[in-house]
Amino acid sequence: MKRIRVIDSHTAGEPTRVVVEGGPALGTGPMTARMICFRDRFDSFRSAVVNEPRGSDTLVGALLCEPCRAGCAAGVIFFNNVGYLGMCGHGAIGVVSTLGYLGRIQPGRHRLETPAGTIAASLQASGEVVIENVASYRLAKGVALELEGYGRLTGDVAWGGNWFFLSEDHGLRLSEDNIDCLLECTWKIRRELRHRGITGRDRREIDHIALYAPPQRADADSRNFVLCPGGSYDRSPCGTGTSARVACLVADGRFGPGQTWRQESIIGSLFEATVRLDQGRIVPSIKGAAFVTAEATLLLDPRDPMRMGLKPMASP
Ligand code: PYC
Repeated sequence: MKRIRVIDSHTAGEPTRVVVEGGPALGTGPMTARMICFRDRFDSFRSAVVNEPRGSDTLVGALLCEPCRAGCAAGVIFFNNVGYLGMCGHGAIGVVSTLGYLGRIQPGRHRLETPAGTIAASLQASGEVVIENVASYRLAKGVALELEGYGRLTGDVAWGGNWFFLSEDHGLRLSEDNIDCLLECTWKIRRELRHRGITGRDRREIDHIALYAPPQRADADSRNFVLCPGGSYDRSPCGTGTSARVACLVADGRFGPGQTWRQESIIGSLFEATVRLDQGRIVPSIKGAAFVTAEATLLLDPRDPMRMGLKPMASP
């Protein structure tokens, strides 16, 4: 019987499962090389941890690794129901809270290594976490798409640790009773981007689609809906998406250092974002809270034909 020790948490409603023991040996190289080794040699481990019957399409996994840089509290590789994430904002907040829960870190400033780069994270005495993300930027502004059944809309292509298409002029109602329509529209956007060959830098696929609208909460600046790569939607306001969003706002002169952007999610949870400029680069910080929900040992029984997880349902 293989045993995998995990700690589950949620950040603003979005779940994270941190693998603390029993993960694959990925060597001691840079996090990108370890992520490739994970993908090429141990992908069934990813599926066993996050896919049904143990997980769900919404769950993001985080494999804790020994860092290769001195001064980092941990290395971490994020993964989901279909693959790997260079960075994950809600997941990083979940990892920091989990390390605090385990007593491996104390309140204060720490660093985490991810495949997208090294990020800083502050665990506050209140339990809230601020992550200083990788530098974020807009690659393209006002890309126009024509979607069957939805007409014309425009959006920006931006990097916040993952690639995003961000649209404000979609005309859809961002509310929980409209999820089916939001999923359908964002899938159409993703397919149209692929069809038209519109990508991020280095021809990387734009696999996160974010729609924005005025907030419902009085204390928020905006509400969003974010389609994740495997067909689920982010219950949190999406840390990397909020980073991409503020990078676009800074580029448009609508936001800047010293200001706070409050991003509401589709379920009404909140992240706060600030930015600092570093030699012309936009460096976003995202503040949120995560709560540990379970400590568990996953069991992979060699007699169980579904021990390595089920394939997620086909995307619409
Ligand atoms: O918070 O960056 C994030 C994220 C990406 C996918 C799900 N959450």
